[in-house]
Amino acid sequence: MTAPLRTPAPRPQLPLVHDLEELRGEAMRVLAANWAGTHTVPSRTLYPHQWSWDSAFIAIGNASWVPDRARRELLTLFEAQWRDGRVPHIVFSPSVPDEAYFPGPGFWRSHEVPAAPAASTSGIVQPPVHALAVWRIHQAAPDRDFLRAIYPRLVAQQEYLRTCRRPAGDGLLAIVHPWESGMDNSPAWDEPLAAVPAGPLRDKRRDLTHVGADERPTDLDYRRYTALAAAYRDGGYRDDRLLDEHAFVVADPLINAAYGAAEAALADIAAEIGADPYPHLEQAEAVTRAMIDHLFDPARGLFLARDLLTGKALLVDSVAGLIPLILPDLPADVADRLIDTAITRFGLYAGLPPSYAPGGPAFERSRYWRGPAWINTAWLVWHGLRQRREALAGLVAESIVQVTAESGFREYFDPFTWEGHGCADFAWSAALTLDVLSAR
Ligand code: 2M8
Repeated sequence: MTAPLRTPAPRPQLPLVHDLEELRGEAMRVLAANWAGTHTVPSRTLYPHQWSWDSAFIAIGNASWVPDRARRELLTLFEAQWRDGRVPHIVFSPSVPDEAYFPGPGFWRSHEVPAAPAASTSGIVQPPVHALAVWRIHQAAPDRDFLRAIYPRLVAQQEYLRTCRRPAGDGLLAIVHPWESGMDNSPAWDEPLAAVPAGPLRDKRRDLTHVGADERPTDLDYRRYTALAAAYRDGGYRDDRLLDEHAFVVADPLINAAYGAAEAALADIAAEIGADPYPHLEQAEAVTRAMIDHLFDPARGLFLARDLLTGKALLVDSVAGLIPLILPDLPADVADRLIDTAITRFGLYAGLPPSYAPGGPAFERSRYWRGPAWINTAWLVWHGLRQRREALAGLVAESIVQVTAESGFREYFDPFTWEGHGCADFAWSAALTLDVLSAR
């Protein structure tokens, strides 16, 4: 039996204004401490390189107080974009010793691929939330030159996903590794991952030196993660025969929603710099439609991932299924169903959506992505609610502020007690708290 969710109402007590200023200062301190000169590390201990979607969230948080740093963050990431348009999920820092993170540059061997950049990188991607970040930076500190410089990069990122990662002809993007979802250890991947043969774990895991094993994926998961990544690498990171040759091909609602929201943001960016916004609006509309047709489960009131190798929907209540709220074209009746599910099964009145619904059989309150609440997914839900349900959005925003004030900028939080877990001084927790504070 799990404990009941934190009480639905009353709304969490806000700290005093004085404490909010302190919180803001603390968040800035974390971001400054994690700034590595050209980019920000998610954590000085657990994640000492540059991660793709982390950088987008970090740039959103930096936009209102150090916009130059926010722009630099994204320009650095996009300097490591591959010639095929893919934005790698990790850009490795040459100054960080190889043994600091596993799997490191020696595993991914990006230099063996002609399309790869000068920097060492991984070869997989993460949800494309970067156009959202660029638009947010521009709103906080307008700079058309920055928009002009980064727009073609963002377009290439979307084109890569559109042309190389839609293997099933149903208009949906596929991920080829759980790490591409950003929600690596989600119970949604249990079934497709179980079909992946586990390889040997030749190298030592470094994550367990920083965080307890009970909060991280198991060794068996890691053996499958590395086998899958090694197979993709050994095939030259090619995408042309995914359905025939790859062991994990899944249409994930989060990456598809991020892609659609990115097209909507690109339309705004295009209009601002005199480019044509309409193709972007069309793409946004098309992916929203494909998601409703193929991933929305009206009975469950949630978007579900689909295993493209078996054609089966993955019947798992992951917070990823609520993130399509960020799609501007999402019809009101679908949004209403999602909000209802968020309230009834994810306890949204308690403020912070857990990564996996607490009633589910795989729920673990403190294991990474299998139940804890995360600030980035809460922020995405907040972002999706802002235009639809102001009061509910306000509750999520206040909870983000409250949980970080109470427990610090931890990587994730127990959804019942708000106790912090994972690493401390985690950059996107600090950044998105700052963004929410600046929107008040
Ligand atoms: C986590 O993922 C990395 C692998 O990419 C890891 O566990 O080593 C995830 O939470 C991911 O979403 C995040 O981008 C990354 C860095 O914060 O850590």
